[in-house]
Amino acid sequence: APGAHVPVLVIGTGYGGSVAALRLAQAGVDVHMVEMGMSWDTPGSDGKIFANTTNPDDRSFWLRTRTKQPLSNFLGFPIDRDISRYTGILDAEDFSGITVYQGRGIGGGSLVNGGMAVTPRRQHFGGVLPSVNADEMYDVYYPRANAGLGVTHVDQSWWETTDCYQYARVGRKHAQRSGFPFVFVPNVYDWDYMKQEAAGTVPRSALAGEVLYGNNYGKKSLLQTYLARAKATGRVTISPLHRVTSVAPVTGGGYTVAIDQLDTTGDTTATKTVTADKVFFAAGSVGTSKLLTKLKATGALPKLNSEVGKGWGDNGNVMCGRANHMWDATGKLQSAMPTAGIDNWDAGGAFAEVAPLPTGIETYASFYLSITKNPNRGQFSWNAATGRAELNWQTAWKQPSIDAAKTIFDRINSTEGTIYRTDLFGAYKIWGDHLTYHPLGGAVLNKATDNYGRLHGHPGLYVMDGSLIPGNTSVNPFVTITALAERNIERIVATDL
Ligand code: FAE
Repeated sequence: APGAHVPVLVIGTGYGGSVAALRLAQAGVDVHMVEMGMSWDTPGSDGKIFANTTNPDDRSFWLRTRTKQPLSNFLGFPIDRDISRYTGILDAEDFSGITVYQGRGIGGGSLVNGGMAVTPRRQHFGGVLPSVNADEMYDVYYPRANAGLGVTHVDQSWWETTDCYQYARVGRKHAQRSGFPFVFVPNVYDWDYMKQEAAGTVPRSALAGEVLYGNNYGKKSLLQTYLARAKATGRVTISPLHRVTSVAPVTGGGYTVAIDQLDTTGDTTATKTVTADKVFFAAGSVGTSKLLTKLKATGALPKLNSEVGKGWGDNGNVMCGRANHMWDATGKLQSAMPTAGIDNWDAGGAFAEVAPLPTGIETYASFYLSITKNPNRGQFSWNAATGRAELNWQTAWKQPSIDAAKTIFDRINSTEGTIYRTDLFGAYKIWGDHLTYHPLGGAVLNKATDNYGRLHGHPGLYVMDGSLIPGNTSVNPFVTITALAERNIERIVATDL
């Protein structure tokens, strides 16, 4: 209700927000969560809640009139198509030099991602979060996060024989023949469900190309894990299609939060204000960075320090495909959930996820999303003329990522006598260097905040999401985001309530 008061308001329902809500609620605090995206709980006219990658539709994209698929072309043909503007699930948010893909809806990125749940190798942790005690993370918070997320390994004997991981076995063969370590990585997918998909006894999800635009079955998103537990406490409420636009201090303590209510075309239908004793920014790296940059520049939160908006990175994401020989078919049935990667981090600064290309036909392609040691960092700044927060990233800043990925794929191509695919990102373009799935940073831990996510300058404001991590995690990020949130909220519950 307008003018309502809540003890705690959480902005965003992704990993950081869901961890905060659960732990605060368990400590007896009433929590209200505000989410700009929809509540994905109602089937469309096809009987499914979510669309798949072979047939994206209105549900697939956040407020676009044309799809913007990460792989824009196939066999030389552009594959994007017109759709109607809708508050769909995947936001392809354009900044200068980079498109940042993000999940929109209750559950945030957990709705759209590939479920790869990777804990960084311990010797790399000091480079990821230098101010955090690694022993505590690896003894307590990573295990807690993995348990909370429902992370498990694929049954290897099944993996060795099932058609849907032929692409990954080809990826392993090529990695090993070039001398690279091939590592299995866990996932949040329900493997028993996937086995039944393969056996044809249940409706297909991972085996029907479901990733990017949601999974109808099988994947444990935050809706099945942290958010289910948070709701079961009876202390957590969530408002979907509500976007926070401002947070400002109230004289005498607490904060006023201004919120736009949206309809499914993205238009604002109402503007509301709520007061809260404490506000947790968990709008994701981009969402939190944009909000804080605006609130500092416009004077709503004047005491935020000059680290706000800084230290943003793309986790070194770069994509590429390789064209295999005809005797190395990758299979027309490909599970959309990746299970493995090629680890050349120490020697070449790259960890390459062996990714699916679930087109439904044989492509003779191997596809990879590399996470690389890219030192470039962007910064958000407020453009008063346009009323928007901008990011100063440049496409050329991906060159270190391409160089790192080449340490793996140039060698594999040379061993195998194969070449790069040049048809996946536009004509004659090898590298998908225009995008990231892994935005990180913008409100870096121990810089914009203290060492537990408390924003400097304004007591009672916290950052809980990927914006705390300074640009790179050396692997896929959501387990680290979750574990860091578990660490920080434990301290906040113990000392700040
Ligand atoms: P996030 O999950 O993005 O949640 C933020 C939430 O805040 C979203 O629901 C927003 O809609 C909402 N929001 C933003 N602004 C506002 C506002 N002003 N008012 C109200 N609500 C707002 O943040 N990571 C992995 O570890 N493994 C993978 O396999 C993997 N695959 C991926 C595949 C794709 C296609 C994508 C896009 C990402 C993938 N990721 C993967 C990245 C992972 O999903 C991402 O790092 C986390 O979701 C980030 O978590 P946060 O809590 O920071």
